Amino acid sequence: MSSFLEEDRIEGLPATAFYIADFITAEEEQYLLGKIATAPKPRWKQLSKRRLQTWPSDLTKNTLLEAPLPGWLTDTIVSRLTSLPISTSEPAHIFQNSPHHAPNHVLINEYKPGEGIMPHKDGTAYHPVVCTISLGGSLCLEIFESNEDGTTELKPKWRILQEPRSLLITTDQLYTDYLHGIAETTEDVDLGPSTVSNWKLLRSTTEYEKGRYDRQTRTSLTYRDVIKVSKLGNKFAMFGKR
Ligand SMILES: O=C(O)CCC(=O)C(=O)O
Repeated sequence: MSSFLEEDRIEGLPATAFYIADFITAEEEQYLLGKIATAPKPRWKQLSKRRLQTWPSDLTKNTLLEAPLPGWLTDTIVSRLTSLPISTSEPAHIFQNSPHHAPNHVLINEYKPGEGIMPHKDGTAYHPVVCTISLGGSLCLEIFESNEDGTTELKPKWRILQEPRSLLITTDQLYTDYLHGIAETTEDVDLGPSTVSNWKLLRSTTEYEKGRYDRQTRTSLTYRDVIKVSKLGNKFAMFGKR
């Protein structure tokens, strides 16, 4: 792994995205998949085109009820994230300027072949940094521009190929000004150095030599810092009751 995030910056994208192949090991990937699979059934929310676990809990009015993340989601991963300096001139880590200096919330999305997520922005509940770890399979995250009238361009402007065990970090204007989504398809096509922004940073391109990839089940862990956190004593304020 590089010593600075800057070495893994994805070029040609609006500021800023970093991609680190093999951020976690194959053993860590299996451990995380096992923990996700054995989480209590009610943890899963079945949506029309994916299923979702939210840790430690859903937000209410953009606020998180204070609770620690489980150790299996934080051990190794959070310390690895917060020990990576951005660059020689900026020794801070990626969550250094976030309100809690570390992620406090994780969404786990599972996409079967053919599933995806509509283009969207992540909004103002979070500090504008998202760290995504991919497990199981590869797929493309698509980045969209908004038109002046607020509608979204139909075609993605850029694509980021996320391999299993990789880490993708999106921040700055890429977080605030652009939309991201995952196409509901069973294969990602037209893959190559001119169509995939992080091609040079991939662990291996041999799997995509024919320019296409059959989707497998892919699980993502998205780590974020929720800005507003309410202590248990303030629960009633949070739910708008007295
Ligand atoms: O699964 C992913 O990589 C993207 C998830 C996503 O867009 C989100 O949680 O807002």
